[in-house]
Order: sequence, then C-alpha cells, then structure tokens
Amino acid sequence: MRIESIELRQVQLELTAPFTTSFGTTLERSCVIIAVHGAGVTGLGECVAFDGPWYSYETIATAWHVISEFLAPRLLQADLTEPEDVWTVFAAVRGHNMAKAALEMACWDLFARCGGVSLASLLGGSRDRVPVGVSVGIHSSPEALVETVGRFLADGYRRIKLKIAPGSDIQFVVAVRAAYPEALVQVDANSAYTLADTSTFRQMDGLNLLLIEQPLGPDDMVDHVQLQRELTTPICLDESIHSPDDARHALELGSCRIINIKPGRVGGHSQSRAIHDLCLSRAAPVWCGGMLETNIGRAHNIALASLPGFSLPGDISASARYYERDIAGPGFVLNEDSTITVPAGSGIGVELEPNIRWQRSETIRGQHQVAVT
Ligand code: SMG
Ligand code: MG
Repeated sequence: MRIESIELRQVQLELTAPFTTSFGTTLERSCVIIAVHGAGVTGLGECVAFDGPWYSYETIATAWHVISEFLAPRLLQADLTEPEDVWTVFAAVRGHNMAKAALEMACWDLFARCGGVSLASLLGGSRDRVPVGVSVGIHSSPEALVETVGRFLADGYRRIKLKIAPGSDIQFVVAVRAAYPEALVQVDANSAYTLADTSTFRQMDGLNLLLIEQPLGPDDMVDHVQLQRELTTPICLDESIHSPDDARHALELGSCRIINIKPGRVGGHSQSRAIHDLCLSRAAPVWCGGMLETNIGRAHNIALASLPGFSLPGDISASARYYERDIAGPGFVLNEDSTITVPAGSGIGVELEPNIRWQRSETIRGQHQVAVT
C-alpha cells in the first residue's frame, strides 16, 4: 500500500461544559484531523495534543510541524504491507508520539476499510460493546460535584472518575462516596502531588476507590513505587507510560498495578496493542483513556477497547458529553449497561460531516524528498 496524500485539518470545538483538571480548565478544544489517501480509499485519524503543553510537551503546533516536516514525508515514501509497518517508518523520529499516533491510526483505518472489515476486528477485538465511564472535572464545591455525579449516574454511567488537585480532593471524594456508596469511583490527579502528600492518599485509601491515577510526576516511575507500597488501592499510570518498555518497567518496579492506555499518548494502535498484550500476560488490568476526542478519535478508542485485556471501563463517554457539534458521525450513545457499542461496519465506522469550516489545512502529496542532513 502506498499513501498518495495526507491531509491535515484543524478546527476549534466548544465543549458542552467546562472541564477542569489539576492543570487548568478547558472550554474549547482545537482538534487536528488527519486523512490519509491510498488505493482510492481514505483513512481518518485524530491528533490528541492540546493547544498548550499542560498534559504533555506536545501541542497542536508541535504535532502539526512534526507531521508535516518529518513524519508525512517518510510515510509518503514507504511501501506498507500492514499497518504495523507505520511505527517502523517513524523509528528515526524520537518522541512526538501524539504526532505519530495521528498518522498511524489513520493508516489502521485505511487498511481496515480497504479490507472491508471493522477496525476492531483488524486489531483483534473480541467484544461488541465496551464498558465505559465518565470523567468528571474539578468543581467549586463538594455539593456541586455530588450533583453533577448524580446526573451522570442517572444517565447510566456506572463508573465515575473524579479529577482531583490539592485543595479539591479528600472532602470532595468523601462527599461523593457518602452520597453514592455503591458507585464505582476512581480519581485522577494528573501529577498534582508529591510524596509529601502521602497522608492525603492514605486517607483516599479508605474510600473504596477502584484506582488512583497518576498521583505523582508525569514521567516518574520511582516515587510511585514508594507510594504504591503505602497503599492498598492500585495506582494506575497515565502520563508516565509512553511505550511498552515504560509499561514493563512500571509493572516490574511496582510503580503501578493498572495501566491507562491512550493510543494517542503511546504512538498509536500497534504500541497500544503491545502494551495491552504485555499487561494481559502479566494479569495487569488495562483500560482506555480519553483526551476529549471528537467522534473520530473516540471511534479509534472504542475499537481498541474491544481487545480482551481492556477489563476496566474506559474514559469513553457518549458523544453528547463532549461537543455542542461534533465534526464526525454517527455519534456514540450510552447503552443501558454502561457500555458503548463497537461499530461493526468498515474501518472506524464514522465519517466526517460535510461542510466543516476548517480553520487551517495542509495537504502533503507523494514524491516529497526527505532531506537527509
Ligand atoms: O475524553 O472523556 C475524556 C476525558 C478523560 O479525564 C480525561 N482525560 O488525564 O486522563 C486524563 C484526562 C486528560 C485530558 S484532560 C483535559
Ligand atoms: Mg489521566
């Protein structure tokens, strides 16, 4: 398979409600969509980087630059036998997993569409519905948080993730626990704490949480070992895991017992599957994270989460939880059993809406010479 051209498109979308984490509040999100064309078919991908380097060092602007200057030219020169080849084509470029993933995942969609199979089946998925939950941002008071959580539980979400930060933690989680004693609750700190906050996590340990996500530094593997030793609740790493080796190191060191797999963070589906396989072989549960994607990225996440090792509910909510108007459809709805149905049609199962007013676009065609310096 030769990729004949690659399109990059950017659009800004408004969230249905502000989303606050330990690193800031998101009201709207710039989304970068990738279309790869080959054999008369188009594959779609999405870059999960944000406008600023808060969750990771990559941003929309660095990803665009790295895709257009370094990754796309290499992809356009490659002859792909299978979608796994894309990761190898990018081997000379260090880091920039979000840029790599956007292209790599678009190629997986292209291969699935060319074969007339769903992305989930091409990846080796075994479920037709994936268990999901909802991620709830930091609120101004425990009462406000309890009310929002109540609405999501009424919508049918059985697993709730609470964002936490120093000053918005114990009291908030205690209030939710007291209001909904049966709910499956987990927390995500996005690296807002240090080992000096161990006593906070000891208090959390008594609240019957599913897991504590990324309490310490974004690349830390060592302090997490110490914190995990202090706790019965499993630590789950998100930001610290960039590769299958990171996952292996974290499990071997004891930095965590659960891993959040975001294909965008680890360089795409091949890398995600390698982490999944490793964790499955070591009986470490994994689940699929979210990055406030449009329905394109969400469709990719759902296909990935259909793999057998994704035993915990993902941060994959119904489309209505995200944007006033998505750029792709059909949208995803929540089933009564807190699952989302895996698209069975060809590829990712969603298409771009017509007449999107893109704010920026670039098309890169074949015969591009890569300057080797
Ligand atoms: O896509 O439902 C979603 C958001 C899930 O909380 C979520 N993601 O650290 O896991 C995480 C965050 C990263 C994005 S915060 C703006
Ligand atoms: Mg997280």
